[in-house]
Amino acid sequence: MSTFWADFLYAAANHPFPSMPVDLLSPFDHRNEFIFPNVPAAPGMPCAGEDRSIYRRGARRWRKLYRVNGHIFQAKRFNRRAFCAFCQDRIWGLGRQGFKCIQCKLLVHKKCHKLVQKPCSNEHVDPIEVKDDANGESTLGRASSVRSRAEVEPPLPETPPAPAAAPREELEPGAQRQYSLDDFELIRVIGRGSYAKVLMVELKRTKRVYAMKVIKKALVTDDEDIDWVQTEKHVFETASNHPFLVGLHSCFQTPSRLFFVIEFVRGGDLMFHMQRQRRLPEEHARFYAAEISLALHFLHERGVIYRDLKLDNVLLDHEGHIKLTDYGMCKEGVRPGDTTSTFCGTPNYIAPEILRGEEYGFSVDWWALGVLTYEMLAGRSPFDIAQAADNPDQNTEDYLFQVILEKTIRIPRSLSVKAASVLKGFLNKNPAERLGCGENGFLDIVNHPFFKSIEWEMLEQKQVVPPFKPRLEGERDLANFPPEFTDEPVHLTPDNDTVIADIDQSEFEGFEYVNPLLMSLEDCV
Ligand code: C58
Repeated sequence: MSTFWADFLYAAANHPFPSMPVDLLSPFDHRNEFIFPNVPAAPGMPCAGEDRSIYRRGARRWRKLYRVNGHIFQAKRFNRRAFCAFCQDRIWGLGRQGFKCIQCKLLVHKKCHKLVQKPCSNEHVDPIEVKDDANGESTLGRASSVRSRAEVEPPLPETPPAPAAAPREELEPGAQRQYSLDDFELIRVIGRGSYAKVLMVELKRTKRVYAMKVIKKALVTDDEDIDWVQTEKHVFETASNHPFLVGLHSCFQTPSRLFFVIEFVRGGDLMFHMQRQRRLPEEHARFYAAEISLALHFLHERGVIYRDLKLDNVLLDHEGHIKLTDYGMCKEGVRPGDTTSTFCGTPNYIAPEILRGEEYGFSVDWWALGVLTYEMLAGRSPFDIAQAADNPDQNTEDYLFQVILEKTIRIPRSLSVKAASVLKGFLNKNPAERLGCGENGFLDIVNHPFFKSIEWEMLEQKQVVPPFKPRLEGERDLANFPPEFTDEPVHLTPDNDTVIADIDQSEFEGFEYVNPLLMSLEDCV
């Protein structure tokens, strides 16, 4: 294993979907990293040797674990009352103020975790590889008895915590009704990731179509904590105010699952579009890159790092404007200059600073935009290695990461000087020197020669006519949908009682949400 992994456990080993890479340590076939290995027989047909699944390799998170006295702690934010098993004080505050042992569920303050003396009561010998935290050795401290989980987490207060999403007061009287699975007809599967399955659904009452992101609760609680579900909801709230970000219709849950009902964007994604185009004219790539920049800048200004920019997450609406989807990898609450360190993202788009294990900030999104813009302009990933196909050593994720870290990126000579310059700007391996990451921040992007013809204000108002209009027959036209899901059954598997018994439902209290704006729109129909 290469050194940059030192403090990380590959925690994503429990992949729910067989089509996703299961073992992050095992080499996988890297040969079709080319987006377009050759020209298809007819538009829309796969290329010879093309493996569609590789295009949609999902984003993952690697979680940092801290081992003390047999405990394996993970940072956690508590959305309800919790007490430290070491000092017995309440675990307060914002951010990941507490640590929870993933085996015995012991809760402690971050500041107290190294002082815990009681060994883990539930240390099972799973063959997982956990590297000790660099300063994770137990230091001597005041002895303290450790309480059981039941004591550590007292019953919930009478008043449930306020829902994380928009204030309910804004709802009209009578508009407060919640949605449930019965309100929707499931039409088909349109996407899946490591943590979620996404369906196209119809709200029966209005016949309107939505995208529905379905997450199994067991996955949230298994090796992760609820943090990212809350973050996703917060980001949806923020995003609902921007033309280039998908908005939320509603949230609800069943005993086994969480549901995000998302406004439906009809024109497919950039990956699908690129598979038909080979590569885009500079004018088109410029338009998409500029709209994406505005969306990213909007999120950054609100303290959110998107962390999962890739062709699959850039959707096209019926006019051809972009909308970013999937906020499941977002990091929120980041102020200018702040950094974070979670190892996450989609391999081909992961910035060098993440791979080096450094603290990072908004810079990782501008790197990913560089990778994506390169893909649009060149028709292949900047990290493709032509000869890798025949060499098994070069078909591994580790090798890809080494290439991202070390290889000088070659820009096709066919590109203009300005395009080459913007790519070199975004793909600078040093985040301090990267385009968009300097003192002038976003302004350096706005003023870059590549974007000279962009009228940014007009663009943000959707006043610029997109270069390409997706062909759409009706609202339900499936022509722009990825073909790999056509045969997939659309139903959800029935709940399994033993799985549900292990879920702590209190973690999901207050998840329900109805977007008041979309509700009133619906009532107009
Ligand atoms: C699109 N890449 S969130 C299919 N996948 C997704 N589509 C949408 N949201 C999400 N309107 C996804 C995925 C997410 C997390 C797990 C991985 C997949 C979406 C949201 C709103 C439409 C789609 C391709 C596609 C786009 C449009 C229609 C059909 C397929």
